[in-house]
Amino acid sequence: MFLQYQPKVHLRRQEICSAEALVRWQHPVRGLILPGDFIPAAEDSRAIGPLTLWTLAQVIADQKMLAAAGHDLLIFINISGQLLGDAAFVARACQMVQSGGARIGFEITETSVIRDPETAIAHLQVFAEVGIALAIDDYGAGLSSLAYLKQLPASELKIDKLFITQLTSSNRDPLIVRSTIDLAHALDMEVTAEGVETQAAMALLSVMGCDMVQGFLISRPISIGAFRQFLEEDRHLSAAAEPRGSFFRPASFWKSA
Ligand code: G
Ligand code: MN
Repeated sequence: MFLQYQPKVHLRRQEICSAEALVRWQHPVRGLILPGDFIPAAEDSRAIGPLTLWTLAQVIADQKMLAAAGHDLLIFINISGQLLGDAAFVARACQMVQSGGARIGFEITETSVIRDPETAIAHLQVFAEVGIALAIDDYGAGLSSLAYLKQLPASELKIDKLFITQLTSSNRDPLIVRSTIDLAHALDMEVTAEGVETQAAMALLSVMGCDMVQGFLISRPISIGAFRQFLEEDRHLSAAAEPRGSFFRPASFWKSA
């Protein structure tokens, strides 16, 4: 198992504000396996708790290493819904974050809250109280309930890539995305669009008031070493850039899709 990091850019601040850690499994025979293919098995075999605590320990160490190098970013990990019902996991995770002294966030899906809302929301409040940032992941792709949405102590909502990858070639996606951005802002959350692959999608998201973007346009998920180098290069790029309204970063920063 190893981790990759995918940065998020804040559109108005024009800076890399946070990153998401993604777990990958390099299998000796089957090659690279992505979370969608092993997380369900990890949940069934009760390996998900230890796997997530291992991820958390790695991310705390990497966050502190980056902070010491001048890149004090918030780093998110994904938390399975099963663990939101596990009091022992919640206690251990809080203890690690508190004693670790790193800026950490958890991404959770609404679907995971719907299984046992009372316990899940209580545990999310515990996370929030110890200073863990909470983001609602894959918004719009699973089971959504506005009744729960209004109760979640989240500071960020991530719109699923399902609505973003065809944003500029669809009639309905822009309408859904725009109203979701407005809804999240009304609930005092910042909005991230996932799956941003083109300049056109990013420009439209910016006009719609979206706060942050994540996707292949900025970077694919990359190793910690490559991520650190990416941050170093970005520091030089943004220092050299002269503000020219929107998207003042040099064209070389954005990948041409
Ligand atoms: O469920 P979650 O949002 O955590 O999943 C993130 C996954 O989406 C990662 O495995 C990552 O490789 C993939 N991903 C990230 N950015 C993009 C993108 O711009 N386009 C597409 N198609 N997939 C992406
Ligand atoms: Mn995620």
